[in-house]
Parts: sequence; C-alpha cells; structure tokens
Amino acid sequence: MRYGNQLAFERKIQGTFMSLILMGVLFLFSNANAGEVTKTVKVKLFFPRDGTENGQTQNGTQLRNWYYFWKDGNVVSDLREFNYRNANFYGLYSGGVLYVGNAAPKDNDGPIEFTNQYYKSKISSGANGIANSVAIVDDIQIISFGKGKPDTTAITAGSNGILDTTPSGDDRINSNTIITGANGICNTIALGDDVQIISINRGEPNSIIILPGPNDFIDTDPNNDDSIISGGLKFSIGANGKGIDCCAETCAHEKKHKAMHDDWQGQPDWDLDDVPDSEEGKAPYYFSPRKPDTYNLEGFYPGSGYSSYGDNEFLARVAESSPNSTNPTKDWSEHGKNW
Ligand SMILES: [Ca+2]
Ligand SMILES: [Ca+2]
Ligand SMILES: [Ca+2]
Ligand SMILES: [Ca+2]
Repeated sequence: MRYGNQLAFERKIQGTFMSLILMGVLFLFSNANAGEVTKTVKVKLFFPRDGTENGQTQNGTQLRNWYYFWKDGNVVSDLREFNYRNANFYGLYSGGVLYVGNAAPKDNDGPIEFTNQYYKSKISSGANGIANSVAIVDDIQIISFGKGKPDTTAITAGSNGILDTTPSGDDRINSNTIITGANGICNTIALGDDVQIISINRGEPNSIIILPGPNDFIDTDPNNDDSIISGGLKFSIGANGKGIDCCAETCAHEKKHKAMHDDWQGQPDWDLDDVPDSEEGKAPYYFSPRKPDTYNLEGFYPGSGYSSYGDNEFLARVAESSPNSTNPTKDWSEHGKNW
C-alpha cells in the first residue's frame, strides 16, 4: 500500500492547511502514478493551539493559532469583537477596547465561593477582647472603644473551691467567681490556685462590639485585632471551561466589564468601584455602597487590584456562566473538541 511520495504529500498538506483547519476533515488522494494503487486517505489535521503557524499579525503582533482560527472560523462567536494581546492574562477591557490574552484558550479558574463581608455582618473584639474600633456612619457601637464585654467571668476558684483572690478595679465577685465589671476588662490577677480565665487588661475574646445599624451594612473598618464576622451571604461564581469554552467565558467576562462601563458611566458612585450607588445595596448580591470589594476578591487574588473595584469584577465573573455561542465541531486545535 502506498500513498504517493512523501514530498507531494507534504506539499499538498501545506497547500490545504487553511481549508483543513476550517473544514477539519479532507479527503486526500495519492498521486496516481502508473502501476500504483490509488488509495483514499481520510486525514484530520490539528493546529498547535498556542503556536503562530497561521502567519497572521494584528498591529504588528503575531497571532496565536487559537485566536486566528477560532475567530476566523467563528468557532468562538464573541472573538470577532476582541483584539489579541500577547500577555499572560485571560482578558482585558481597556481604553474602550476588548482584548483576549494568552490564558483565554486554557483553563478557567472558577467557580470560586466568595463571602459578603459587610451585609448583616458584625465586628468582633478579637483575641484581646477589647473594642479597638469606633463605629462610623450608622453602625452601632455596643461595646465602647477601649472596653470589653461587661461582667464576664475573669477568674474562677480553682481546685480548692474557694476564691482566694480579691477583685481589683471595677471587677467584682459573682457566685464564687470574679467578673470583669462594667468596663469588661479584667483588672485582677488570680492568687492561690484560682484560675485566670481572662488575662489581665483584656476582655472576653471575640465579643460582638459593633452592629451594622439601619443600613444593614458594616461601614466601620475594624482596627487592631478586631475583625468582621460575616452575615454569611455567599455566592459561588465564575466558570470552569477549557479551550474554546474558557475563551468564550473570558469574552463574556470582558464584555460584561464593557457593558457595565457603557451603561453606568457618569452615574454617582460613592466608593468608585464602577458599580453605581443605584446598583449597590440590593438583592441578590447586596454590594456595600461604601466598600469597593464587598466579597474580598483581593483576599483570594492578592495584588490583583480588585480591592478598588471588586464589586465590578464580581459581576463580570458572574457573567462567565452565560457565554455566547461556540462551535465545537469546528475546533481543530490540538487537545480541542475534535482531538
Ligand atoms: Ca480587640
Ligand atoms: Ca452600617
Ligand atoms: Ca459603587
Ligand atoms: Ca461597592
């Protein structure tokens, strides 16, 4: 069995490379030399996803095969609106232009669960048990700054069952224990075999010191070892597509950034997170009108810059779950849908 000579085969492949990519399957005929048997060979050719064999450029940048063929063949429909940038990001919306980068054809990193930091949250006194934060806006301070939770157990009697310690400051005795008194701070050192439950000059750890107030959002930034106790509103957002699916999700994400910009530009935006005041503070996500990164995306992606526009980024990630159309039958990338 022969398939013609190798050189002719290679030339034929080169000449039909483009149509192979677009059609995926082509019937090649060997050269019918005298005395040879003519055979029909069905060939599938795939392109290296991240290579530049397509030979095309855009603004002087060599195009990766995935971008060129998936756009040219309408394999990822949104790509027609995107430029390519040779950078290690998924996508970018900048200066009115949509870009896909070198991560777009790879693996998406979602879904990821994020927790609302401020809606119906509270602030706790932390390990030192002392309120180190002062409530602002309409937040309600239920334990005064510098104090702890009043009248909590500071010292117990120990194994002899007898309280050997005399209370100091505003601490006082309550049924064979010493309690922290009105200031909520332990002012007494245990004597004998008495047990020091709360360290001297501290309060009961992790006491609630500030409530969110009428607007339902914690507006105060916790200080020192104080911390926010979330109200528990969580969402799992983003998507996990690979190849053309990841690319389509990336496009949906960046187009959402663009749509939000186009729809909302010029509207009042107190916290400058590119989500206008009119869109914050409401169901289902309850973004804080005064915090730009309600779900702490920066905490998951340190150094990302999401601290300044995490709420806008959150909505772009939500959009990844609703990408526009792809055509998997025309994905002839290596390791792609037809591999
Ligand atoms: Ca504290
Ligand atoms: Ca509040
Ligand atoms: Ca805002
Ligand atoms: Ca916000």
